[in-house]
Amino acid sequence: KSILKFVLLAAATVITTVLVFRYVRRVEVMSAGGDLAMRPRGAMPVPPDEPREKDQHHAQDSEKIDWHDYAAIDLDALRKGKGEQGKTAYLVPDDTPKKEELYKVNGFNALLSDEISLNRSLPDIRHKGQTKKYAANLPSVSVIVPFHNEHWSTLLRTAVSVINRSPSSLLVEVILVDDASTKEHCKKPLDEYVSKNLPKVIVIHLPERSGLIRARLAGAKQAVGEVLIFLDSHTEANVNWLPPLLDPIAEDYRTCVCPFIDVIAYETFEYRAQDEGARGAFDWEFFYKRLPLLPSDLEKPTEPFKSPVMAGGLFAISAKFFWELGGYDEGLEIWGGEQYELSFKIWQCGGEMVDAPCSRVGHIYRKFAPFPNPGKGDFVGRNYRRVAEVWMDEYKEYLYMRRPHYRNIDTGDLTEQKALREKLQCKPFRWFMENVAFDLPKKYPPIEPPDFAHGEVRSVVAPELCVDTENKGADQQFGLKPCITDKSGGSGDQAFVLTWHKDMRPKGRTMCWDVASVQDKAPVTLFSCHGMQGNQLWKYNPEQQWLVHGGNPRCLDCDLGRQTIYVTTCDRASPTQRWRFEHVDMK
Ligand code: UD2
Ligand code: MN
Repeated sequence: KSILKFVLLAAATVITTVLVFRYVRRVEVMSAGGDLAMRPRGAMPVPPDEPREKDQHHAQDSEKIDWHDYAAIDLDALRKGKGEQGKTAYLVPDDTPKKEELYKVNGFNALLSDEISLNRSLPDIRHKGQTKKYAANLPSVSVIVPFHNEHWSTLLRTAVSVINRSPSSLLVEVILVDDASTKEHCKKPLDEYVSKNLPKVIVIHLPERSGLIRARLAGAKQAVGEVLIFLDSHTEANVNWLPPLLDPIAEDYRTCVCPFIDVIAYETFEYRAQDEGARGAFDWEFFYKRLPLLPSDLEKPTEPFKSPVMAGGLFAISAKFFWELGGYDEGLEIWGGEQYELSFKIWQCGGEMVDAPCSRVGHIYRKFAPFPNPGKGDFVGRNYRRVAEVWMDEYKEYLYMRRPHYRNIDTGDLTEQKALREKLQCKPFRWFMENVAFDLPKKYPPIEPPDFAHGEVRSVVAPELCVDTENKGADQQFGLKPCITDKSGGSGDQAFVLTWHKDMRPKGRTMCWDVASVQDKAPVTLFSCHGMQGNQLWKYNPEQQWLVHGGNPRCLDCDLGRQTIYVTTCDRASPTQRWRFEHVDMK
């Protein structure tokens, strides 16, 4: 009997200890106010992690486990309040000078952020169904967060979300790299707050503005984790975000893994998915773009899929591979281009890059960039040229065709980068384009095909009105106005291009004519061009003088009295369906 008692007691002690440890691992913060009144709710110190053996993980070690922290998930589910569960939040009142002031320097609603808890709960928006398991032995992690003048509560929420939603046995440290911020709260108050409240968080202050690339490098040089994870300073790690990032790396240290980047709305802090996932790419002006998933990716929606380039801010890479690749090019300044440099290097020099749909991290996409140029001239152009010169071979010409002045930008010394490419025997850019980004040229042709037609679109029926968008915006309907070229009064926007994408754009804009309704006399509205045809597909038939919409063809028609346009069944006898396109370049 007494043996049974002893066993029960021992079991109870173990269970209690485990529960207490689980609980105190979380950093609990009362409010997210911009002051220093925040303190951890748990009074107990956070227990130190068990020491890790350096090479604890081996590829052959195939045991897989469920890494979810169900105690933490249950606690999160109970949370109520502003912005909790990632719900839309508001300021009351909403139009204060304080809000305006903070908006201006951040590009998002920072005052609202201050009213949302630092450890707010987020919705679990991953695919429903089976619980995925990951290797029991995963590598240790250092999270590196560069920041320049980041707002107090968004910066801290980044760190708190990482600590609270990472298995503490994996997380070694969170390194906040202050890129010479000038805001007072980024200095001593931050150091004090962090050392008092946030175990595992370290702040490094750079003596001068170095840009996000060298700030990341500074953090990486200090990091001791086997895997480096980079995050922007206004992000929130979601439930079980870490294991899916590490599992592919445990299998092959030359795989770099990106989480799905969710959207934290800049105005309301609502947390939502961006889309169902896509492969990272670029156009030939080096704007970041996305390519559709491949059929094989769609078959397994929760499995990591290959992606040509990363968005830039959020990814995991083994420290070993990162340094084999020479880290980032230290010559890259401030912001921009580093995502291409690292992505090209990874692919061309023997690695692989995947997106993991089950790892989700929210990011505040700003409404506008609040930073003034730190007196470095066209640093983005310079960065792009450095990357193009070292990695893109003959393909660099496609960038220069669109930005001829790049040819004259002084890149500085590239000897080291070229030597690295030589030393690692990296593959040519052509290999990358043909094997990894093979479908990019179809969507973003290096040399753009000519457009089909351009100029005004004029009804042939007197009084010969012209289509006019009047510079309207998304979702707005537009119609007819007297033609500007007749000098008869029309004042709006009457020049259109029927582009090689087969969409109709007001000249110089990336808004497209869009018909969403299948009803008769469906209205035409403006919508952001998606280049995927569908609702935005148009053809011009010069014989009939028809502007034909959609795969299920209907013709542009008008009501001249009301000066409205719409699409309807094509009718050879109808004069109101006939339009003169000013210049027809191609049938
Ligand atoms: C995107 C990336 C970003 C980076 C950038 C191109 C995502 C979600 N974001 O822009 O990570 O790849 O493209 O370079 O993929 N920062 C500094 N010093 C500076 C400027 C910025 O430390 O001089 C920090 C900044 O506080 C932030 C990070 O660098 O944490 C990225 O800057 P951003 O948020 O302005 O860039 P973003 O998201 O527009
Ligand atoms: Mn960002």
